[in-house]
Amino acid sequence: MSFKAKIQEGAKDRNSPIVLALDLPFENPEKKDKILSRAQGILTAVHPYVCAVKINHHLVLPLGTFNGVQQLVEQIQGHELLAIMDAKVNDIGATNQVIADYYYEAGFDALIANPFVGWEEGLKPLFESSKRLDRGVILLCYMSHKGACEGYGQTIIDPQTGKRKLQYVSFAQKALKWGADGVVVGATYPQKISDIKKILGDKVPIYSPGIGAQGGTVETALKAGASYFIVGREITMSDDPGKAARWLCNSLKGL
Ligand code: O7M
Repeated sequence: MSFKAKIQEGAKDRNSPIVLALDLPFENPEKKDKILSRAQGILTAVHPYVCAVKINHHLVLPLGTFNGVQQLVEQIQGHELLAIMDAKVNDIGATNQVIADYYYEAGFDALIANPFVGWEEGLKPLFESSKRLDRGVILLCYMSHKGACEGYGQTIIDPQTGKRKLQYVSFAQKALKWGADGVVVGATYPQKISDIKKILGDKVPIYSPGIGAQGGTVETALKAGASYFIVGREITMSDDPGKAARWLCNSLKGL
């Protein structure tokens, strides 16, 4: 089963389209055990209210992939959730392949990649090995931060047609062509979500980060066409992460 189908089924079964961004602030790396146990505690409290967990450099850097992070992936999958590695893969194909091999070896179900590197000798090897292993590739399409307009929002000349086009429109079209399992569009830009939704329809789901701490809301992102909501600090930095996740999950049910 494809990653896209697995997460759709998981979100339906658990009645939650929330992807937990398991991000923690900087700690002295010597306190590795403390970082790992804090992450494990959050997972224990939050797992009933999410359909997947996204891991970023916040944990890979201090814990290491095959030590702490792999334990977290096992815990995530033990709760029957999917594990997404937010590596924002962004290099030549041969290097991307090695990045994917390591993260898939650690058990991850999907990787996030940056379409700026292109297809041939860029993301093609990543897509091919991911499909072979039934893992997912999610592409950045329009990021949530203020400077996103400088890259994702620029107007480009399409190298194939010679016509002017918005960069994020080109990325949404590539997501369709390449068979991506999802695209990332910031909840802070609901208009961009609806523009991209018009291109993707129901073929490629939109994952939307930027909720809470960055100023976006699940309501506007959902109305604009997002299918999944990536939420970090609103949950991880709460005094009661389980309660914060439950509240968010319930608030989505009312919409
Ligand atoms: O909810 P937050 O703001 O604490 O965290 C959001 C997470 O989503 C964090 O891990 C970011 O690195 C990530 N993210 C964005 O915030 N904006 C983007 O445009 C893209 C991502 C992301 O997940 O990319 C895959």
